Amino acid sequence: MNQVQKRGKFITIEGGEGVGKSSNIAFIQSWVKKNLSRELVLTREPGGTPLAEEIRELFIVPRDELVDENTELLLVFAARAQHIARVIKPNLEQGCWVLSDRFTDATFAYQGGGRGLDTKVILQLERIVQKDLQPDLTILLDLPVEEGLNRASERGDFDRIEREKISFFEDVRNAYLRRAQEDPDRFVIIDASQALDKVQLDISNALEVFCNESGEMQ
Ligand code: Z5A
Repeated sequence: MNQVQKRGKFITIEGGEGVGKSSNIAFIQSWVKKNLSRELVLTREPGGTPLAEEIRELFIVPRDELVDENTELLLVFAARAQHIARVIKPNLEQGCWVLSDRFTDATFAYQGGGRGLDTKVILQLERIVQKDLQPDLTILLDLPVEEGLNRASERGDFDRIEREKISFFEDVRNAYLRRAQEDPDRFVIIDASQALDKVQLDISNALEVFCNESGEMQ
């Protein structure tokens, strides 16, 4: 029988430095494996394809030359266009779930909030590059900036963005929280200052609600 494959769900995980995205992605992967009969594709931004990963390198490597805000903005959208065309859309169309470590909310937070670029310009690029594509669920891990920077500093080796001053990261955090307040149906805010097992309990509750509401639970 020729069954039409249901489109997969597009989930994004967001937050400032050191909030625990990497630590929780493996947890989400095992949750999906246990609870759903769907393949989950893990990916990240900037990056996710060989070309987009090259753009990521250009984007994050510390350099003496001052990087113009618009250069930064266009680099993330160039990587995103490739990522959407080669990874996100094809996998969603095949019925896979896609989990991306950051997506366009990061642009609104870092380039909009952090750099102070005009949100209208970001919206225009979003329309050109994404057309009607939006995440179905966004998990925002929220943590006081200093705590996140302390956690991240244990890794050493700061990239170009991580070298920004604390006020930059405060603006990023506020921009994320504003976006979550403006779109409560899509966002779930998780208190990332809790112990990891409590963070993961909150994430699994959010996934369960999302799956029940979207008819995905087995
Ligand atoms: N960027 C942008 O500017 N515009 C855009 O449009 C996009 C991105 C898409 C690369 O992103 C950079 O790109 C990023 C934004 C910019 N800025 N920087 N830098 P990235 O996602 O690759 O890099 P990141 O934000 O630096 O991620 P991260 O620092 O690796 O953070 P994380 O993955 O959220 O954290 P983690 O590695 O899971 O955890 C950090 C440490 O905390 C680690 O030792 C954990 O064991 C520990 N941890 C985690 N959870 C807990 C709890 N609950 N308690 C205690 N300790 C914990």
